[in-house]
Amino acid sequence: MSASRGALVLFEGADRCGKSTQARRLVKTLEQRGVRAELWRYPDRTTKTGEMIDAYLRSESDTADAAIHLLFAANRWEKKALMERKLADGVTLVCDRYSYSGCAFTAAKGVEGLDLTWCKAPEVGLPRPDALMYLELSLEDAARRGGFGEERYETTEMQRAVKEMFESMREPWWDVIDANRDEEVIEREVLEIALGAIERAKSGEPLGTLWD
Ligand code: NYM
Ligand code: MG
Repeated sequence: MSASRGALVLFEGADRCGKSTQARRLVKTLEQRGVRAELWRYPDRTTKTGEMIDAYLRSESDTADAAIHLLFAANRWEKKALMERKLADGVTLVCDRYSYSGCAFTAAKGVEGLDLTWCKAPEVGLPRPDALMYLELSLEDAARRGGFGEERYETTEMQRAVKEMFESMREPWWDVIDANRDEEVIEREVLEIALGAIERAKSGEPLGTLWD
């Protein structure tokens, strides 16, 4: 095990804001700079819970909103130990979506009883990201990027509600990034933020837990 830990660097935002592109590019840039980094994403559709989530998202199966919320959370819990091990081993994890998407999407449904407080509970105790980059894009700009996919939640109405939910969840430590700019410009800003988080992790700042 190396002396210093890696950082947990997270991208969040509504669909088509460029999270996946930026996360991929960041990992590549970090690796080029000799930083050990891995790309992670949630949901992880490869595990047993991930297969159930995948079927739900593709509308091949249905379940209660509470049940799918808990499955998304379980999909993170089952990878918590591996996540902690990698971080402790000095690997920086660049993550495409996490608990914040989990809460924003379920709470955005507006189902009675499933408010933000309820949504946050099963995430308590998971590793807290060292940096959270929220890619902000207006609904109009997102719409200009092309049509929706076929999955559940990919409607204008849902995206608007998700965006509002993310905004109500926003905390001062988040890095809000204007996603309506050239990829290269965003990439430079993202790299600065990630390097800062990596530096803090390296210098001994302990890994936090949700929702502190
Ligand atoms: N999503 C993602 C949730 O509803 N809860 C969660 O906990 C997570 C991580 O799944 N529309 C939603 C957001 C997306 C969908 O994600 C699949 P992606 O990044 O489009 O594959
Ligand atoms: Mg999607």
